[in-house]
Amino acid sequence: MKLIDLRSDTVTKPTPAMRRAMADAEVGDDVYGEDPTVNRLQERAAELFDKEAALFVPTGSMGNQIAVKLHTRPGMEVVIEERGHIFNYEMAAMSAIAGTLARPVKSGDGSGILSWQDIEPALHARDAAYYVAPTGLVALENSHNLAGGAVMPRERAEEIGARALALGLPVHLDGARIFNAAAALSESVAALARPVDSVMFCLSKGLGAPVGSMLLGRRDFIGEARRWRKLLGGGMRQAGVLAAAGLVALEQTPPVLHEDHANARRLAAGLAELPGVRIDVERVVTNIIIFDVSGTGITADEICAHLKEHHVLASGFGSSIRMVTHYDVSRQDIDTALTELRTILKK
Ligand code: TLP
Repeated sequence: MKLIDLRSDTVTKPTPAMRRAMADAEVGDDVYGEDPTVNRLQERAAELFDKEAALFVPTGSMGNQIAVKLHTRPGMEVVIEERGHIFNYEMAAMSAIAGTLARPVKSGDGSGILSWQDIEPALHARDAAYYVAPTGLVALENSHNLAGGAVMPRERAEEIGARALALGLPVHLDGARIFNAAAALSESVAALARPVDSVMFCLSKGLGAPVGSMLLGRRDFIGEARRWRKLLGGGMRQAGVLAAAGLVALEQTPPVLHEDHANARRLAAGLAELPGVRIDVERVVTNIIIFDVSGTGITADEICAHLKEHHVLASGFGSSIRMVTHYDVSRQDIDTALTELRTILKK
């Protein structure tokens, strides 16, 4: 029986095209900068994002944390939306590695997508009272994972980028799923990333590659990032076997991401009909669905445990469940998952 794994889009297995590319990849020692496939991936990513340079890193967390480290000095604050991944799910690395403190802010409209009006009151100028920690960085997330895959429109990013620039404040974008955001907004990833100083995106999420993320920015920034990648133990050797899958992911997956989004909308519409389930269907615009089950009379963990018995995997946290669509989940799988959930809730 097929396992329908909706826990995350990180669970995707490499496609046959990726496996072939991995087997055939030309490799070299990337610590010497001599892996031709890694170099090609970095050049292709920089070109797609219209940034000066790119660095292949093992994980999204490493890419984000190198960026936080390079943009700030110890004792500075990082302004971030309160549900941001960098703040909540990266093991306080911004304090452990960069010596910074998160200054979490809410989005005024509750969507999770920040505006400059949300950010500005949280900023501390460098010439503020000496005992106040200055703001070193604004960190954005697009799409926003814990905000149910919500997207930040290009105009919003442009306004934040321009206002931050005027204050000499760098902006980093956690674009783990920026290709999903770009598909939902009918924008290019370059347009969404243009207003920010650095961007990280993951090859290993909706794009479907088995391992790896990219950090992009100015050439000198990426040069320093290479040093920090090594310092953190992320200097890989014949990493071309991984980069080869990344190159395939970059070319082949973005054009089909809209199918994952259509499946997510179908799932959301079905969930909205279930007794006790609360979900705002209008807000499901990418591949992440977060719904509240407190009205069902059973906990999220219990629901997930029952689903698992029926070969459907989802993640429960608090009174909510997260489901994520990806290319290993078909429209039929969505209908099966809904049927199983309906049966559980009826019982
Ligand atoms: N997200 C994972 C979990 O950590 C929650 C997931 O299953 O969604 N930024 C964002 C927005 C992310 O969602 C993630 C991973 C990361 C960064 C970190 O990427 P990795 O796992 O490669 O370190």
